[in-house]
Amino acid sequence: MTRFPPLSSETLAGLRHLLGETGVLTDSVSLGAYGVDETEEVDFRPAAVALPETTEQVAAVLQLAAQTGIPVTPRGGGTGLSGGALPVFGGLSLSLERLNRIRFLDQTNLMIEVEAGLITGDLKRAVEEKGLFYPPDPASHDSCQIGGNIAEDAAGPRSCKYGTTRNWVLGLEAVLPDGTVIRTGGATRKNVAGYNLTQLLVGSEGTLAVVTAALLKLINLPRFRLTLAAPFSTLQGAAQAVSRLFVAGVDPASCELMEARALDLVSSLTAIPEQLVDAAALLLLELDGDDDQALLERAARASEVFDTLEEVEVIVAQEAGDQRRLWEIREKIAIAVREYSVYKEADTVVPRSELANLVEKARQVASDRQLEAVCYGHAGDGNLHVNLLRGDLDEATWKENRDAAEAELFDWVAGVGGSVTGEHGIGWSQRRYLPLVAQPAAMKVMRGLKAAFDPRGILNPGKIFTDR
Ligand code: 2HG
Ligand code: ZN
Repeated sequence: MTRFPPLSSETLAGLRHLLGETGVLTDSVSLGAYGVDETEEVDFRPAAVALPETTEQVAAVLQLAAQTGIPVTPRGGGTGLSGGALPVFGGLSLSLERLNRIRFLDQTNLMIEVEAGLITGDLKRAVEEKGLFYPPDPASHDSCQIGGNIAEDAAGPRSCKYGTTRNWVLGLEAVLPDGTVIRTGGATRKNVAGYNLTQLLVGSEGTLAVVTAALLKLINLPRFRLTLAAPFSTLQGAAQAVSRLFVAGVDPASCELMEARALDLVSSLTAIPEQLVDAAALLLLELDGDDDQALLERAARASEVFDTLEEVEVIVAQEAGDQRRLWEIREKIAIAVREYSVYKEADTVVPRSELANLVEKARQVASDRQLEAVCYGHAGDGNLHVNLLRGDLDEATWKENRDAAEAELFDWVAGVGGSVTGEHGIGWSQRRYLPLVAQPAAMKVMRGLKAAFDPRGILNPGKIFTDR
């Protein structure tokens, strides 16, 4: 494992000189807060937290780190689910929270340039006020930051129709580990000049450069939305319906699946309508567009698809309030699971046709080891969050069984052409699974890229690869 020098009092004084007294935190409450994110059961404290306000300050911090060999871990809103923002070797937590401005909104070219620390929900609301739409909608949109979304290539329900964060990034401003500021991409819809550094940095989990600003693409806000809730009496039926919806051209903006146990857990936090409580599985769809009649026709087509499998009494919500109530069911599941039990989440993604088998496999790997599996997520993308619950197991048995269940599940997922994370990233907690989906030759190219960007290995060490 890599060893790094401790943060000396000279380096700390240098940091204070660059960022001012309030730009560097070393009190234990702050170090504790910046030592965790939303990932289960992990905690790594930094030696100090740096809070730059400008790109120049980010560059100066990285220059100082490069000179002294101090590791730097970039951090957004701290909502990550694979430990990507955790300073596993100590050193500096470099929080982008104070770079949170909208630099410009270009309503002629439908683009916006924002700084990395802007809260994603604030970005979404700012453009929606102008009748524009930035579709990516991670569950944590009110606390996550756009820079973190870019680092992780975050997604959410609407990636089903609109793709993940990367589909909306036209260009980046970023700081390399030696403190050099680079700009990639630009304000054109097409751009094939040279290597696509923009898309290399998206999803690189803060291991190659620190993103400080992004130029994002916008579209017009769809004028109408419909929410459909389809309760199925079998999980197999719901899972099979998913791929059929796309073949039939229903084109949902979102297509989410929740199994009965997820509904059961979330019922302690939000009301479940009478027609849905006994479902073995629930599909929640959003349809959007500019023609309300066409939306109703697509909703009818969805019902026809369901009827090829079983008779389903679909709830169609047209009013915003009714839609919100249905979406709350889905949005609160993660909180409900967290409140119920210690758990470990496997962010599985498979071809849509394998969804039913995925849930079966999740149940089997869990029950073989006295665990409970709760499956829910972005079925339209084949992306299910499989939550393995500890229940009453003692600590040692839980850890052993959890790891074995997860390993068997991911082996199976890789075998059916799936992947070991759909949207939460490899980060720290999933590193051992990356070789299941990246062959040795691909791993070698990835390591070469890391070395080219960060020869001293000071930027977000310990992430993605197991041996750094
Ligand atoms: C979701 O889809 C999020 O709700 C969060 O990706 C999942 O917290 C989780 O495990
Ligand atoms: Zn999710």
